[in-house]
Amino acid sequence: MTPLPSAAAAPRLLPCGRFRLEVGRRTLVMGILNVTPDSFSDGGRYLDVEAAVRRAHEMVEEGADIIDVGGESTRPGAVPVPEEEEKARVLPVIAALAASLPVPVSVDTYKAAVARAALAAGAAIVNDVWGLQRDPEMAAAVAASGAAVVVMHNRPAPDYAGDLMAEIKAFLRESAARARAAGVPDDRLVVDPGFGFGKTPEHNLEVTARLSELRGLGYPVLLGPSRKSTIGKVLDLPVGERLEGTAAVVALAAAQGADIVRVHDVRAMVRVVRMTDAVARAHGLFCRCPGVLAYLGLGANLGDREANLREAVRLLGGTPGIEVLRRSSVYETAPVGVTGQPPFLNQVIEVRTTLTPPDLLARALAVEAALGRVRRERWGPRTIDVDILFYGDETLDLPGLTLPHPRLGERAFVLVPLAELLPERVLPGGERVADAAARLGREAPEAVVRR
Ligand code: HH2
Repeated sequence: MTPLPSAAAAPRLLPCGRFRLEVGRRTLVMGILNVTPDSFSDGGRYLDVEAAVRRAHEMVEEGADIIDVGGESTRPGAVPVPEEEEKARVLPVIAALAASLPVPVSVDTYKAAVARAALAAGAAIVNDVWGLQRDPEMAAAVAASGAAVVVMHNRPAPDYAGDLMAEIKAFLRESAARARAAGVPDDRLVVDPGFGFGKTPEHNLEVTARLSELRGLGYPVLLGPSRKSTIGKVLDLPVGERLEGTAAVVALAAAQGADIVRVHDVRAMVRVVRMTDAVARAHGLFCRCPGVLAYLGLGANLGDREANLREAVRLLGGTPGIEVLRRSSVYETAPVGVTGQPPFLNQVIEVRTTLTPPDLLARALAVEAALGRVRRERWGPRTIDVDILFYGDETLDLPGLTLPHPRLGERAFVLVPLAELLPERVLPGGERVADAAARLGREAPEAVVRR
């Protein structure tokens, strides 16, 4: 039997212009280059092109994986910059960096015209602090290029009615929907909860503590806490003395599986993330974050079917970031679709996972492959089939992964075992799992191994 690879999160490639950034193996560092007179911490320092280019090269030598160039301060009370002025600030710097840096350059702007010009000058990432929701042209500007996009949560005032993270996630889902509608492929998106934007210091601390929850959206996660006022408030320190406070937040983010941190102090923060990764990624620390309850449907109709189910559960449970909590009874069911094949054994398991939905899917496929599944025909026989039925409350529509499972409500062989574990859960059509299982009752399968 092929052993499974042991990494908790499968590394993925983030295509951005001519670059492919590998996310998921280590925490990437985005170095901040503000070509502004008034940014809250480095305003005025890199206004001339030569000084800016010098600083960017220095940050790359210090270990930066991306350089983020901004021409308008977003700090509260900053003077808005006309488009032409913003372009005049960033374009010469971006052009010089795109031609000379070995890493992608990103442009920090929420204006489509600035983004378009920056992409033409060689930027490979658009970093939009309004998550494609301020300038209606922005999503199309990104789609027309091969760039990646960081969509950040933001709002004018910290007026949250309900759960903070739920509202942030709803905003980011809307950003992702706008990106998709405009034709930006899903694998080019990065999400950011917007530390310091439309949030009180207390909100920023909560976002930091609950950062791992964003992984459920299925996109790489970025956090930008560098030298921000929340750190100043907690430590009662001015902007020039927030290095250690930033380091603490960066370490907490990396320990929860953040993929990218946006920072000013690249040399120091590269050390912080390398050290944190050596503990957290290498030893599955962020796999011990609270995690999400997910439900997986298993089916087998070849070989020793019961042994296959048992082995699949064992392999899934042996994955860092997946803990098997409960199993349903095992049911023997007639095959659906292709007839004339042996009957199935089906089971549903409840897991707690810190893997993102795509990583959980990758793991399910790896388990299928390890148990010798050969995909020939859609409904054909298989040693094992592992489907994600629910992943927390997420609704997702990524290539190859729709959640909740789109055919859940039609299948007695899934609903009956699922109803043992999750009778009250409501299906996308509005029906309770237990009611749907009872509705399909006539074809209800028999339990062969009771729990
Ligand atoms: N923070 C700032 C600017 N851009 N982009 C993302 N994706 N996430 C952030 O948290 C973020 C951002 C603000 O920081 P800074 O650039 O240092 O200051 P200013 O806006 O004053 O230029």
